Amino acid sequence: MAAEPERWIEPTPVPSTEAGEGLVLSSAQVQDWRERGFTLVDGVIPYSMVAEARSVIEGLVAGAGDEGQIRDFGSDGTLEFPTGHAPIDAITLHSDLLTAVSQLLGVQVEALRLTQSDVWAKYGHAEKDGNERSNDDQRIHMDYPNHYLTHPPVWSKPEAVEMILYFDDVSECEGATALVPREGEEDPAYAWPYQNMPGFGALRWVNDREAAEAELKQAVPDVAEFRQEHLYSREVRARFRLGTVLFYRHDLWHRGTWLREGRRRLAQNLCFRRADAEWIHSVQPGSAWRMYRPGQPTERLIANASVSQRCVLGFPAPGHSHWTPERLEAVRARYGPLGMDMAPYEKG
Ligand SMILES: O=C(O)CCC(=O)C(=O)O
Ligand SMILES: [Fe+2]
Repeated sequence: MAAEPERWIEPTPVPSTEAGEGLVLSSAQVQDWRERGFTLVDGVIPYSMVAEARSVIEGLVAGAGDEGQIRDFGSDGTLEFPTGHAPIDAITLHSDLLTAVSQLLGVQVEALRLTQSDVWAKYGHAEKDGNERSNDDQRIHMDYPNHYLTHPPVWSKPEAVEMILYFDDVSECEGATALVPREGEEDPAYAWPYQNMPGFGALRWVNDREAAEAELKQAVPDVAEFRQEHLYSREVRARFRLGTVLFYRHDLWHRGTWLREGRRRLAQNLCFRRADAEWIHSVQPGSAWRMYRPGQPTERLIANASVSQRCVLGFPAPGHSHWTPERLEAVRARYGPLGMDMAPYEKG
């Protein structure tokens, strides 16, 4: 792939004079998230709290150069909320964080549900380990396939907010999150449905960028081409420091990039959904992470389950307002190749 010049997005601070009574984000930050798919913000969680949490995390995860580094996503469950460490746990339900999420979704805090909170470390290596599942240099992707049982809604009706809280400075560790801002209704990168990624439909899930793109080029050359032309070439990078929060969405194209050799990056991933969006499931080692395992066991199970069985998992029943024509089309694209019969949902 031809090297693209790096373009950077700078964080903006939370407004010092309150955006409005009881608000945390400015209207420009909210608008950024709603229109482009993300906003990068400093000062949501008090700096002293983030620094204190960081010092606790440091004592719990392997250092750069130590044994026991995890090269996959997450903490193997050890730093999932609640961790039992008060300075870390104070972040997940911090009132300003919840207010920010409620502003983005336009619902009351009481109508939010936590679906993910995990602190994890990522490490910079001299070279790749040859594992196609490695998280070091990710393929560009959306996150919805292991959060959603179905498919995200049309852009203007978001159901969830994802976040990355960074505990380091990108100038020291590198590993900036790369993002593809959505540019309006006609943006070809965001044409409906969102399907041009490994793990969608019958496409195998592969994490490593080079392995994923090589496989797509062989199997579905037009998808590989789309990804080069509309996604990788448009990446911008998030300039984070200690305490910066990236608010983003399940339907934003993005990826994690390579860290500087010998460095470590600490970050926390969080996600809140609307209480009524039951088809966004909690990120847990069972059905959620198994969506990224060889053979796609979760997706195959859903595709072949009965309508009632799917309901029990949180999949919307026939006749539910979830089933707009757009979502019928998108869910058919996702599960049709795995054998799902969409007829019960089409009847309305
Ligand atoms: O590590 C990052 O910066 C992003 C990680 C990511 O996108 C993911 O694991 O889904
Ligand atoms: Fe991601």
